[in-house]
Amino acid sequence: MGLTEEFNEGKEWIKNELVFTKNKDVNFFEVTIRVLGSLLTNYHFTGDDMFLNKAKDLGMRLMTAFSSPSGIPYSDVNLEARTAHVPEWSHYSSTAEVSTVQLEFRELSRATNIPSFEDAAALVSQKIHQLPKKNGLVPIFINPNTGHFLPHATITLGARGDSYYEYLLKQWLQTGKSIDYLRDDYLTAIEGVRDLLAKRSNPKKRLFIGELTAGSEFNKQAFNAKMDHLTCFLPGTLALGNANGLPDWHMDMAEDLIHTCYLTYAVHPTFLAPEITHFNIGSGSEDMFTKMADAHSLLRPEFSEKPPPKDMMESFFLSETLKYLYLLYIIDLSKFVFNTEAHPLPIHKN
Ligand code: DMJ
Repeated sequence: MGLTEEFNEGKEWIKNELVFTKNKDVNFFEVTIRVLGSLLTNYHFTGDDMFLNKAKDLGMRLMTAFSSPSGIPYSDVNLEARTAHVPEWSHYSSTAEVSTVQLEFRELSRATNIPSFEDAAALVSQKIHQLPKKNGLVPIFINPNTGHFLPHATITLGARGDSYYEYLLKQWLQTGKSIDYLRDDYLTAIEGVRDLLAKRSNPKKRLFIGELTAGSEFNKQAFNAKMDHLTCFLPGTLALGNANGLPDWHMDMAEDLIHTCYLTYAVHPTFLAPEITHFNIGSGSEDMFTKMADAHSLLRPEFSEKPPPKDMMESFFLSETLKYLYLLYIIDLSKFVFNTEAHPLPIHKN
């Protein structure tokens, strides 16, 4: 984009000001996808070792998250004290969070020639691969002490579930399509989505991806006709898989679903989609409706739109929403894979 001056300013800030010695808990996943991912991409695009040294320092501090009995990472890490723990409100980590750090840790290993980063993160994927699932679909909570899912927890392609599916496909691509179980688990999961979660609303038969809401031993998980904005990552993921030889019906589903995602914006006078959309599978006259509590837009990147007035901005608005719009036209997707925060990482032979 020719923003050389701005880039140099940012680089100087990273070099002189960015330190990881704050005695404060941070979220392991968010720091990995946003900070570690961006340092690695900057290293690859500039060849400047400063970025790699920062990434290595951060990576070594983040590694403490894997120190649980099962190797499934804790959600919170203190980067200075190098301690890690579960969130205050739970004994569990989010499934999407523990399964969405593998692109970054693998790339850190490949760039530094230190295998332990990749080994720790890949072990998490291997352990999840071995756990029982429902048609390839995963509950949204996992216990770092036992290594097991929370029984009967919600199954969703929205919050806490989404990028588990994204990283199955992208890890397979990152490693030159050499790890079969990642592709196979992805294919099984997409069949599970089709068979258990994909439904059509009334009266206009819009395709949407619903959820199986948490149940109990005696009370089965129930279908909930609700779709998070986050779920609109799926059409792009399905298209990426199809472009890499996965079934054509994935692309049909992608086209159908992206139209519904578009409508979640287009049906509103503001042309902004809510955080959550509910679908009518009964006899009402409107296909979609929004509850008051969900009637806000966070400027998420899964679909792009304009900012409403609020004195707060998520880093994903610049780092993903706007960036995807630009980069999708200039990055060769046969050479790079985007991490879940829009940082392109190189695809390897294996
Ligand atoms: C992003 O920070 C990442 O894509 C994450 O995996 C889930 N979605 C948010 C933005 O919506």
